[in-house]
Amino acid sequence: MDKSKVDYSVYLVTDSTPAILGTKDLVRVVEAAVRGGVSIVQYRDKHSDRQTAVQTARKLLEVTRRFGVPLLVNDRVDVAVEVGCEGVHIGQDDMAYEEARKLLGPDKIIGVTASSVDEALAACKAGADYLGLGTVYATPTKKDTKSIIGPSGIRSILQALSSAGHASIPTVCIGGINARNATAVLLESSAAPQKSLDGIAVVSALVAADDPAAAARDLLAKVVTGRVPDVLRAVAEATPLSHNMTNLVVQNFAANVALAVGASPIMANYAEEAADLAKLGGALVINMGTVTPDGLKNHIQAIQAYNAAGGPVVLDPVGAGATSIRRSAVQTLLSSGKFTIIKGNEREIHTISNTSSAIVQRGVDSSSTLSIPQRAALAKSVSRSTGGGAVVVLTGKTDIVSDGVRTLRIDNGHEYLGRVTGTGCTLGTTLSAMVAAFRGKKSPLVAAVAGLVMFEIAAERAGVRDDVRGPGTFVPAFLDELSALREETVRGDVKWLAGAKVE
Ligand code: 3NM
Ligand code: MG
Repeated sequence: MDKSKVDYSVYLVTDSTPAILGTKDLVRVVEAAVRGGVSIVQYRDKHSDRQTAVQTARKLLEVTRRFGVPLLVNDRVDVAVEVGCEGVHIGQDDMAYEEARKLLGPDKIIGVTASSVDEALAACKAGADYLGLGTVYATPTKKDTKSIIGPSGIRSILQALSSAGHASIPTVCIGGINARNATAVLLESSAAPQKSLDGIAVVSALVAADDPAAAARDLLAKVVTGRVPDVLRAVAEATPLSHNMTNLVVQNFAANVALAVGASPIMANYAEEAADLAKLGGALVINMGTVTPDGLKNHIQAIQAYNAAGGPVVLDPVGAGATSIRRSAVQTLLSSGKFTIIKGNEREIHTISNTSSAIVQRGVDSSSTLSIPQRAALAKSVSRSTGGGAVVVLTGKTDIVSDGVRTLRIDNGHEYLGRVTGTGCTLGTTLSAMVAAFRGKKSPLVAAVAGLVMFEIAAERAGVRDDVRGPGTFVPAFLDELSALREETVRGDVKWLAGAKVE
């Protein structure tokens, strides 16, 4: 496992004591929680003898490997070495970092707990791969915690890390975090724009839950919501290039949306330019809305140029099911390279899924025939079928975002989005800006949700404006609201996020 690619969004710390685990089986709890959205697991067991700890760690490792998430062991470095898991987490009173590193080697993950600026800076200097910051709130789970520092204490540490040149070290916070306070803790502890938390770590919110899978889904939704401002600020800060190879209908609208969300658009359909553009740190949008044989060749060449440069690619298979030419074009594109995001309506995503064509697409319009759980299953299976783990964004009244393991629903938006041409295409452009700017954070799922939430809340705000009387007046108001959301967020005013409906 490449430790630079770890997603710290929802970090599960286990507890095997009856007070928290109850009579449940720990391995099953962890499996359910990982299925629900946990992105990293720490086996923390202060009481079991060594043999039991090794046995349990082995069973947990079997589960976490199946889902591709890292397993760390708390404190007991020897157990981590014996089972060969991805690393350890050490507290201030545990083995020294240097000693742990000697035993584990350079490739394993070592996380360190820090409760103060000094501890955090020392851990960074020593070489820690991430920090666990706390204790946020007093918690019955760990009664011997030293200092309760709250979100403001976390913010001071984040600020100090950033000032000392450690802005890129991943951080999570711990202590009394649950689905009710997770979004607020992320927002309040953020030392924006310099540094925010990458996720939250919990014990009882998952281990004590009756339904750990549902609890993990809930936490994931709240964490992703709390990270939306980070994504938007990253875009504002980077002004990433959004390289659009898009259709004739939406060039101007897409370029204006790119500007409004904080990206720098270039509408360049000639693939010979792609190798140069791919080096600029932006993302490519492939929109097959007006597909031609020449266009298809250009698309393939550009996808390969961005893949070679490690740049994100968003695929928008407009009208994919409408004609046999488009059905074959989309398969050609899919087999020509890797995609970071595949965005489409139900029919387009259904076409990609290659399953029996129960849905026949007319034109390029969108309409929905599947239930929400069916749509979620479709998005998940298409994400899995892409091998490279593309995030699938299935748009509709309720949007679905899935990375093949974690699947979220977004219930924002306005009916005018469906009455103006090109809104779907400009969403693709928006998503490209988000993944380009947030790529260092290794979470295209978070970036995709952020893009959707911004886009759809801007539409809601535009849709209710007095000066908006229909789809015509909606378009300029929508551009204004996108731009206003960006400005508010950069200023630190994120009240608008209270309207986000992420589940
Ligand atoms: N470490 P819960 S607090 C394991 O402050 C642990 O370092 C802490 O449990 C620290 O999510 C804690 O149930 C327990 O509140 C957190
Ligand atoms: Mg410890």
